[in-house]
Amino acid sequence: MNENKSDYTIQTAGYDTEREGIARGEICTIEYPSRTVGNPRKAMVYTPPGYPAAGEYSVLYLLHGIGGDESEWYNHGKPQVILDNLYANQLLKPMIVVLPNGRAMPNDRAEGEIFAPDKVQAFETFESDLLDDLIPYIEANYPVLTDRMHRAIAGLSMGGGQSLNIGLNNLDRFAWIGAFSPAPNMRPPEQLLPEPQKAAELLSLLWLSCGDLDSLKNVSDRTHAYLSQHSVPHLWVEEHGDHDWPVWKNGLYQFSKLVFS
Ligand code: FER
Repeated sequence: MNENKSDYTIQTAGYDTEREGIARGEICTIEYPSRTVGNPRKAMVYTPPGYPAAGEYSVLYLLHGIGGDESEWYNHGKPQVILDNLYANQLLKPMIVVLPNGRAMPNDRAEGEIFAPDKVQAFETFESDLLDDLIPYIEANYPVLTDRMHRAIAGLSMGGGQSLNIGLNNLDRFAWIGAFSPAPNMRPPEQLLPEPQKAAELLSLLWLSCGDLDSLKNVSDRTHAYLSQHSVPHLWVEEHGDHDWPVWKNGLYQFSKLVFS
């Protein structure tokens, strides 16, 4: 068992394995009305063990990649197992995790040509769907805190790019932002962060991680360089791995331990 807090590439043994005898959260699919897209949209929601306890919860919005949908994390990453285990070890703040569908268009299934321009554009449109439709729905239907200190956004690949694009563009809404292996949809640094000083003051956590074998690592490298040049505090975690689930699950595990603390 290794709980070395300063090495963000190491997990506790069994971190993603269902453990006997611990309390479990629940994960289910919801539907919310989207004025942005014009039809009801699906999302998954994880509520932690003991929910709803007295008191209010923080919310992490956790985004998928270009080949996924709202169930991608659930199907490949076992987020509910990772989070239940962290909760049992008292390493997780009371939080709800929302798994949206980041492809904001009427047919949002990951089918056909997933790189088609209209489908890639839908990952941009998601900013309005999230801010104007999904967040208000969550805040009206769950006992959650609604200030920026209790709202986080993170994601893998396409969802990592979205998290930094949306999060850094809306620092009045998000204090905790994470990208795991962000894709080239992430804006170039000067557009992503035109006011680095302001971001440095407002951010509670900016997490950026990528595998050393990832062919998209240049996207992370240039962002890390810009953040460093402009003295924006951030965690840059270069780990051994590819554009794949071990890196993304580690991202969720490490980011979850840090967020809302
Ligand atoms: C690209 C390469 C990869 C791109 C997106 C991706 C929009 C996304 C990968 C993923 O989500 O896994 O050129 O452009």
